Formats: sequence, C-alpha cells, structure tokens
Amino acid sequence: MDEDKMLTQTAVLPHLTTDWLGRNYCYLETTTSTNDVLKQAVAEDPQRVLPGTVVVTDFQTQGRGRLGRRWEAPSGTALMLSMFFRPDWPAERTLWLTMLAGLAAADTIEALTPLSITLKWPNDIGLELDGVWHKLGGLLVEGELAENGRLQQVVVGMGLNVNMTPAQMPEGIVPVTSILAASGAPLERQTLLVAFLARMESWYETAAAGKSPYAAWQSRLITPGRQVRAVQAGEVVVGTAVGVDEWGQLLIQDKSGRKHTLSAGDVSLRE
Ligand code: BT5
Repeated sequence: MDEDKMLTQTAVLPHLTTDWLGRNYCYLETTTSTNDVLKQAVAEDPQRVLPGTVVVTDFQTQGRGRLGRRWEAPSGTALMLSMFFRPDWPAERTLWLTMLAGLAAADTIEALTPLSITLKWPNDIGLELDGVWHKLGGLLVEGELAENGRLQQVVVGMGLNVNMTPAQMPEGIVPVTSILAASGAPLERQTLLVAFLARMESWYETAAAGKSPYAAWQSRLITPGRQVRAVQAGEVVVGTAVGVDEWGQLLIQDKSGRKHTLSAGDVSLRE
C-alpha cells in the first residue's frame, strides 16, 4: 500500500480537529483485532490508557463481530478502529455508545458522499440499494461495569467498508456493500476518519452532558417489523420486532400478543 494511503500517525494527526478523541493515536499496519488490542492494554494497566485513545489498523487477522462472528476486510479497503471511553454512566446507557457511533458514522458519510445512511438494530450501518438494505459497516461495543454498577470503561469498535470493490466483499448474513460500490466513487479513508472522530467527539459530549441520542438514532433506524427469535433467561421468544426503547432494547410481540423487551446481547435477528 502507498505510504500516503495508510492511516499512520503522521498522515492523520496533523488533520485532527478534535479536542481529545484520537489525540492519543495508535496505528498498526496489521493486528489481530483493534478491540482486543485496546482491551488488552486496559487490562494490563488501566491508568495508562487515556480516554479518547484510538487504535486504527489497515488489516485484522481476527476481526470480530458480535456473538463470536467474524469481521473481514481486505487490507486498506475499510476503516477499522476502536475508541476507548470512561463514561461513568449508568449501566442502562451502554447502548448509547452504539447509538452515538452509528449516528456519527451516518452523519459523516452523508457529509462526504451523496449516500443516505440508515441504521439497523442493534449495531449495523448501511443503506438501501434498489429497495434492498445493504450493510456498510458494524459496531462492536464492549464495556465493563464498576462495582457501583456504572459503566466504567468501554471500547467502541467500528468497521466501515470504504473502497472495497464488489469482488472483495465478504459474504454477509445480509447483502454487503461499500462506499465505493454504493456511490461509484472512492473516498479517502483519512478524510473519513478525521471527519468521523470530530462528529463522534461532538455526539459523545452531548450525551455526556445528559442528552439522550435516542430520538436521533430512532429516526435513522430501518423499520423493525421483522421476525425475531431470541433466548432470554432460558426462554425462547419468537415474534415480531415492533420497536426499540430508549435504552436501545428491542421490543418483541409474540403470537399471543405478549410484549418482551430484549437487549442486543440476547437476540440474533432472523434475516
Ligand atoms: C458487526 O458484528 O457488525 C461488528 C463489526 C465490528 C468490526 C470492528 S473492526 C474494528 C473493531 N475490531 C474488531 O475486531 N471488531 C471491530 P455483527 O453484527 O455480529 O456482524 C458480523 C457479520 O457481518 C458477519 O457474520 C458477516 O456476516 C458480516 N460481515 C463480516 N465482514 C463484513 C464486512 N466487511 N462488511 C459487512 N458485513 C460483514
């Protein structure tokens, strides 16, 4: 890969416009998983990792999605990063991080391309192409609660397909696309990264001041209405997804009309 196409410190730091997010920046040409790298650094020495630390890579050998799924992208074709926060928020706000990152990604892509971005519960970023929803990217939020039940530290990982050609797309559970494939034009990842971090910092600060991202997030969500099968407390729940509450939990109505509330960790959607 050309030097200037890589997301090195020298390429990115001079362009950052944030106050704190990404100011502590680590670029790895290849790594296992940026979420794992950050989590390991925090586990080794929690005080050494500053909030706002960002780890970016061009290629992951063990990129992860939720529920043990794989995240795959050929080298240099995607934006893959993990961000570290110490929110000290009540535990029920954990899903706010997914909302904030999804909103920041959607705003950024829309500002830089002609695409209209929507979000799919719980953690997918994408858009409709010819009436079919395609996945552009995904979020992996991994948090730890303190003894007082507050969200002490959290790693927010994001993978976005940027300049992947149709031939390079991995197989997905849902159709997969990239910014290049959907818009017909390549986008410089460095520009995307710098603009994303600025929006993420701003969304985060709004939430840290107590304002819920729920309304903005909900207005970008694609209509639920899909069939869902979930296991909660050992009980299988099958029904229709009828909505999402302000904590990001999915509301499912079963055949008998009973409503169930499930967190992202419990549910795998039937596509
Ligand atoms: C996600 O999981 O969508 C979260 C992906 C987060 C990836 C980032 S990259 C930086 C950081 N470090 C990591 O190790 N992870 C994060 P999930 O909703 O479980 O979706 C996973 C599914 O998406 C897979 O089972 C595939 O079907 C599909 N998939 C894999 N690679 C993809 C890609 N590049 N684009 C679209 N879909 C993909």
